[in-house]
Amino acid sequence: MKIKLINPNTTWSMTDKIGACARAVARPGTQVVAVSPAMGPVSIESHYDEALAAPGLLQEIAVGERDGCDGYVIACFGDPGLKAARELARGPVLGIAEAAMHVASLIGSAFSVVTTLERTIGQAWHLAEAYGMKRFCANVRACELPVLDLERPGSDARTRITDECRRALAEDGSDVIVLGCAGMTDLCEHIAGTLGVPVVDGVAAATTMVEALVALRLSTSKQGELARPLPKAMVGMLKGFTLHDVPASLHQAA
Ligand code: 5HY
Repeated sequence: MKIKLINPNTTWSMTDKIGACARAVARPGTQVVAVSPAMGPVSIESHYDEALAAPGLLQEIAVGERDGCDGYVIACFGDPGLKAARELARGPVLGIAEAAMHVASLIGSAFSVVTTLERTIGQAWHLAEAYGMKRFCANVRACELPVLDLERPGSDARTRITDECRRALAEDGSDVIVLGCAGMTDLCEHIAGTLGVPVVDGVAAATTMVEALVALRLSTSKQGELARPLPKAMVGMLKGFTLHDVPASLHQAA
């Protein structure tokens, strides 16, 4: 099977790290492709960034459909463009926040999300609510760390995130940690080893869950809300996103 991980920000050092971590958990025989779009923000830290990351993300889904990808992971904790991507793709599409929260709810009584900037806390709570995970979420905390500090050699990102996770366990009454950024994927083992509790990395969780769905021959239903978008013209800068009719046989994965 072929799984495409899309890091909707355009920082390739983070994309390569995400790809390496996904390959480390993928089954033998699963081909993992990790990409950043050709357009979009270098990091996603606001609703504005998320909105402007969506076209590039959807372009990568369209390319993946032509390349015969079996499933997709949106490797950004805001799960930007998730529903639109599900409309476009035949195979399953998972966001890392969605996957991480569901996995965390299976292995503990309550989880704390530890994310980057304070201003992204609201979006994490919004997603927890939307996914029916609010009752498992003890708290969402931020380290006030810009996303790109995770890519800066010599930054104290790892220490600050580990300390915030430790505070979460002491103060939130949680027994599981959810990492609130794709760029934290390579810190998972260290933090789990240091704190002695389960730490969930959404990149790994989403990759293995997409694999399981593909192996179950399950994909996004095209009956109703997530059916392929109706073909229509797009004008201006988005002209290239014009959707044309596709043969019925391609509407639903075999
Ligand atoms: C992420 N931003 O996972 C989110 C994290 C965040 O560029 N990749 C980003 O802070 O929302």
